[in-house]
Amino acid sequence: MHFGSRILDLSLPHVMGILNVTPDSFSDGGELLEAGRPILDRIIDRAAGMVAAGASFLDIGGESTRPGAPEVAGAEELARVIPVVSALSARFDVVISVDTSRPEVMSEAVLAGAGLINDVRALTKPGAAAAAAATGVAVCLMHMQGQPATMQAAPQYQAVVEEVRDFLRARIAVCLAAGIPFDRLLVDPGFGFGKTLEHNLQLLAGLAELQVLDVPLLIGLSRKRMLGAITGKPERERVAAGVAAAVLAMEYGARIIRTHDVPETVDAARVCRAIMQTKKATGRRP
Ligand code: 8Y7
Repeated sequence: MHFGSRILDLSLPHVMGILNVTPDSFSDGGELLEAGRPILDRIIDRAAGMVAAGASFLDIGGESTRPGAPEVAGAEELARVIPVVSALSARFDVVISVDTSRPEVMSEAVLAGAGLINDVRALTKPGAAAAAAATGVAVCLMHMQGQPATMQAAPQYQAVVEEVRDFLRARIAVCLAAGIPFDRLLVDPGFGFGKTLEHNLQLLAGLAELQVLDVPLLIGLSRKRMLGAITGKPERERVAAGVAAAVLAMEYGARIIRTHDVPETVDAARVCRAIMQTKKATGRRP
């Protein structure tokens, strides 16, 4: 699959490392910003560790979407994200992904070297689909019910897997109409975005059903609250739980795993890849 100037084989799973350039993010907020500006040395160090560990993508975000997070101004988001995208795309041979919903951030980030737009709002902001189409890079469409400020208040579904699938199918159609080619699209069920524990469990158990959309699946489960609910552990002790969830997701068809814990997740992806290749070579069912 093409991600700007870079090409990756998504027939096997890959790992995306998370770099939050925000004051308040879930899990790693505040470490990479000082007086509202990115601390580039520290970010480059962190990115180098992820690349050396085997990440194929680095996801750069300047807006916190944790439940209840305040909105950030557009100029502030640009000031956080663009210098980081420039610095990392110049230094590392990986795909730089920009985690944004704003059209102006999408356009500027791609000019700065981003090869993937990761939008938790699935290009629903006015002008986002047109801006993404104009960049020519790949787009990840994520499902969310509601908005970050209120999404965890009372999430409701009749049938969560089917509703998420139908939402993503409809957003794929909007993208095609806006001029984004089918082979530039990825989808993500959005674990934790307007979902109860039960909804998240049903989505992971039913993840394989999203393969009917025929586009690669990206998932993010690392350190999320559902892992805390299952294990009873705080964020920093959810690494093994996240790796277990990632392995299940890869088995159900996920091709990109978005994670804070890159070395552990890369090891898991390597094991999954080895088994997938062996199944293929020996003619065992996928
Ligand atoms: C996801 C995400 C977040 C996810 C995609 C966190 C930006 C919360 N989660 N993007 N972003 N999928 N595609 O815990 O699950 O990292 S923010």
